[in-house]
Amino acid sequence: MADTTAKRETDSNETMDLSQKTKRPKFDNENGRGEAEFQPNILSEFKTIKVLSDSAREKNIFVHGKLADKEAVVILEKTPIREDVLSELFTGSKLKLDMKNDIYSTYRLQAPAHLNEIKTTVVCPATEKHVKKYQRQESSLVEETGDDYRSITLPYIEKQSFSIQWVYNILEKKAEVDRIVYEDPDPDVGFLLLPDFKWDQKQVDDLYLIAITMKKGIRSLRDLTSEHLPLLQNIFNKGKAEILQRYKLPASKLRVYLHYQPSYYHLHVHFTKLGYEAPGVGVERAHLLADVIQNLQADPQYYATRTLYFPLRADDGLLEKFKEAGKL
Ligand code: M7G
Repeated sequence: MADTTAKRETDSNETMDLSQKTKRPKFDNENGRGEAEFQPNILSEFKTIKVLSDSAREKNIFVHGKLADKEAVVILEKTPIREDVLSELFTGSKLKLDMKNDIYSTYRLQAPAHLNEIKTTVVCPATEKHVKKYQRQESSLVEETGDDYRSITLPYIEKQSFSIQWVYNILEKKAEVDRIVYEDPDPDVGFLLLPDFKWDQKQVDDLYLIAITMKKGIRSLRDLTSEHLPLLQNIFNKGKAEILQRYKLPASKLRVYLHYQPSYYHLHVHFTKLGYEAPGVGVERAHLLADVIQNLQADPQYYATRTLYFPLRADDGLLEKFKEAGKL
């Protein structure tokens, strides 16, 4: 990770993505990066407080704990098995037999260490909001009119939202510089395209990139008017073109969308591979960029005025505000 010192000074929500330090054989050459090096294992000091959530199907676990006396969230995730490592996996592993019955047998395969890596994300120091974000929770669907946004949501997010220092670090080239996939530096319609930290970049099956606008101050979908159409079209067109060129995925294989509500209130667009069920792709949260563009073309104030629907988790302070206002 680039410039952690600068981040530590400015950002109480420092985020470390250890996956940057793992090997990425597939795209290393394209980005001109060398082999990742081993780092001191900071996690040997990690003290678990609570498992926030886990999933046998997704093969991940979200853990709240302490790292050097600071609150931390650690996310461990087994990554997909890639076709290009199969022959090494078959020839270089050890097998333990679990059971054999007629033509059926099951084994435990012990793969070589480098084929058995776990994608690891560390948030430290984590705020209470991070801990809540990763905790499994019931959700309720909220109906937000344009007036509700201005009287309930906006005052709340102005006080309570996650720090966007990590976004500024990217825009100011203080972090993730070597991960930038495409840059349009125009101050009005420009953006940076880079891998979302949920993607380990080892296979395109779960491709996940984010485009972050150069322009500051556009918080979310709600702030968009027809004046932002050149920005949105620019992100859409150049983002798709870059992904086609670099990852050989045509636009017909992409899901390009914004979240409402987002977690981070600096406008960004998600690019994921169609068919990959990334967290937050449901209709109650994801808004296709193509639809956003058309809606703004039809009505310049569409997103300032329309009622928007989104889920809020039971312990989200914003849900409390909607309840207090008698909206739920
Ligand atoms: P969002 O819709 O604001 O929130 O999207 P969500 O996390 O609830 O979906 C922000 C996106 O930025 C998410 O897809 C995150 O995985 C991604 N992201 C968050 N952080 C802190 C980082 C980071 O430090 N680097 C990168 N590359 N992506 C991040």
